[in-house]
Amino acid sequence: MKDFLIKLGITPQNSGVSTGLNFWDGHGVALTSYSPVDQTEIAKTQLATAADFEKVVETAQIAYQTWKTMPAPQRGEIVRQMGDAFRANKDALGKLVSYEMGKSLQEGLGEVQEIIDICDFAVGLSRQLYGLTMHSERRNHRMYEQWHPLGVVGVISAFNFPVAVWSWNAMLAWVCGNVCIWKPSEKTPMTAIACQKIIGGVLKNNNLPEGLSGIIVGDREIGEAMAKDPRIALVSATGSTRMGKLVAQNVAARLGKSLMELGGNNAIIVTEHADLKLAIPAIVFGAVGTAGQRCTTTRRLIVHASKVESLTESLVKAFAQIRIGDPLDSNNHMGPLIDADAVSQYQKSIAQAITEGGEVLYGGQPIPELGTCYVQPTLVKMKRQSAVVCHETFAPILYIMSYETLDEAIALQNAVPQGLSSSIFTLNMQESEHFLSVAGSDCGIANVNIGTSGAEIGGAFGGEKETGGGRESGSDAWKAYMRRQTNTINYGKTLPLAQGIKFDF
Ligand code: UN1
Repeated sequence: MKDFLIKLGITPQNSGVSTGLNFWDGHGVALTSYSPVDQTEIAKTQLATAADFEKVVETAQIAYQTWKTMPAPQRGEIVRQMGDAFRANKDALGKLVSYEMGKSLQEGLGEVQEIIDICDFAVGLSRQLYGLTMHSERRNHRMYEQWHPLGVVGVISAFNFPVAVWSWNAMLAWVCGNVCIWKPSEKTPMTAIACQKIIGGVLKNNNLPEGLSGIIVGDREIGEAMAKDPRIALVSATGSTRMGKLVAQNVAARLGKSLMELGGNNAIIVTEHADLKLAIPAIVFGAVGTAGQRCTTTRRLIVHASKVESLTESLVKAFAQIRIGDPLDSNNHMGPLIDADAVSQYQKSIAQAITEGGEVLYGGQPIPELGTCYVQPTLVKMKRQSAVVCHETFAPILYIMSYETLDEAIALQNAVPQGLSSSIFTLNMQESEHFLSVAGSDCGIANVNIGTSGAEIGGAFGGEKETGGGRESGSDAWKAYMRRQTNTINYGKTLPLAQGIKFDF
């Protein structure tokens, strides 16, 4: 076994069911995790059964009773220790993320850095779970609001950010007083098991109750059980729009709360006033970073007609310089896609783009000599924003289109079902302000002179339309993990009614 696996406590056989302090032997069928890097078996775990799920939920409910009454700053102290534990394991976990998911080592380490950053953010937040005070219309009355935890929070995460997105949810949920149950992607179970082991040490050192942090490696049925279970107050799901719609419908059917962070189809507008020295690296990183498997990946380029030719030429040159190969080799920029299915989706989309009038300017092929899951970064010129362009393909395919007027560019940018991230490259203030105004981008994230990917944890992360509307991570995203209670207190000797009503008896 590789040394980073040993350091993280991953063994050839791993239980995929844990309630924080202990891992239980699940009852389900075996699940083998293979590395997309070289197809070797990393380790085995098993898919949880309905009985495992039941055990995890029950244990979580018991732990909640203790955790919710602990003062929030003390909960913050636990999260601070978790941040330190991730600092101590950053190198090993970053390598595992890179090995199991396929992203470059730098990005694997960057993902662990996001965990550390959200821990810091959550620690500060643990002293800032503010409610408002309001002036009552009644004499001798005080009105204010306070925020209480929800209870058990379910986190369903995707393979592409196998650990960071969980941490955005879990760290905030914990300081808010909730307990968490995590269902990681079946494509990246070892990264999740490693995280659970890292925080398990912190829980143990602090004599915290079993059940604060459950993990359940499971298939669709477990996700469905989470969505349908009224004991799970909030289900936060990251992944495809298809999955999100199923989860959201099941949660809504029981009037539960959901937080959806789904597909993106992010565009960069490059105007005639753009500085291409800024735009080119942003476009290239946005399109090929994580091999095009970020929900914030740049998939569409909408370029002013006057700049299309020179930009295309530069991008073709830049794509040709991308070094593809083993993501753990820090000389490489881009690793493999997650699996063979992703490669076939990539090929299908390129074929469809060609049928829809697209012209492949660079790439378009798998690279079998490197391994099963490697593909070329691909640049496709499109005459119009056809069906394939409106669809999110999780691969490094960048569609380039040209425009004449900024309104036309903004209309194109908004004319897709997704609404996550967007950006404009311009040095013209009127153009950038127009893009950020209500008449501009309809996305949850809108940037000027930086790309669509690489959002910082301090901002609220998420998007509109089919992206699902949820906001995670920074700003006031914590409110999604709490319930608001409005309190009115009468400290007078009479009972005045609101709305001017008199009720004498
Ligand atoms: C995701 O792809 O699910 O902005 C999250 C970014 C990262 C997060 C991406 N900070 O690209």
